[in-house]
Amino acid sequence: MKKIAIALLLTAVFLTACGKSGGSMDHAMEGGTSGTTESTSTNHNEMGGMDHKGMPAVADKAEAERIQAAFTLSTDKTKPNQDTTITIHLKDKDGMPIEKFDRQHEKLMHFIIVSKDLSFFNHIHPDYKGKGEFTVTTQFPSAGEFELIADIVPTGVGAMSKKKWVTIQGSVPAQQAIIPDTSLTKTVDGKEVTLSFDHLMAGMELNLTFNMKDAQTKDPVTDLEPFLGAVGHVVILNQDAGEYLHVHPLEEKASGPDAKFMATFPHSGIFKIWGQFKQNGKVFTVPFVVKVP
Ligand SMILES: [Cu+2]
Repeated sequence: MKKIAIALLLTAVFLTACGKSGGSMDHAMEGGTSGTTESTSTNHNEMGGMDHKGMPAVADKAEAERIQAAFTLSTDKTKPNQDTTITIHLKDKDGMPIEKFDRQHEKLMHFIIVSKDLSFFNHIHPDYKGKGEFTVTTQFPSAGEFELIADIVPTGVGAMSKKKWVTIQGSVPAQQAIIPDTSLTKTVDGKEVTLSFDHLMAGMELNLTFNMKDAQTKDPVTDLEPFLGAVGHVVILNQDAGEYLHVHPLEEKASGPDAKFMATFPHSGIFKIWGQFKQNGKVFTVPFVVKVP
């Protein structure tokens, strides 16, 4: 009888830990301000130190929340199309800097900037200045709200992402609707890219395959070059940019025509996926919007 009670208790703890998707969902509601809060997200499907293809394991939620990120823009009245330096300070709860980070896909930090309607996407790499401080200089394309996402692996803690919404001054352009694509074939920079899934459903690991052909000749693309140490880099956000998914390449050394990745959609809903690949020394980005049943 006692054993059953313990088992039930453990099950309850496990469900509590995994049933929520980080603090990230709540955060989306704060999108209307340039507040100072940040949120943390970890992919709970990978708790327990599981490690795919040498990728760093995802930090558990409590550990990730002990690490705080402060995002500062060089001016508090940032305008579109102006150089802005973004500084990211990583500290623990006592204010001590987090100093050591593991490289993930060749970089100590991957930094994503998206507009609220997800029409703008930028993936850049801040420089590490030491003592937990990263900086990067970039521009925002328009006024409005943008989410900043810093993807890091503090040594000994695991992979996590830290986010913050910022507001860029000026008149805000009309928002684009985020509508699921009716066709998962897109032509970008002379490549015809088709995205497919082994099964598209929420809450389980699935494979994403990007198949690439020359848009004119329809010949398979076989000369993809490594981008950030793998066949490509994939970023997935949910519709309100509140959730940032971790995506792992399945065959790092591939060069086309297929580039395969693995991810878990935490729940059903609309998600935007950006695949980034490199050919002839040039990176190209292919966006898709999918509805996960
Ligand atoms: Cu990156």
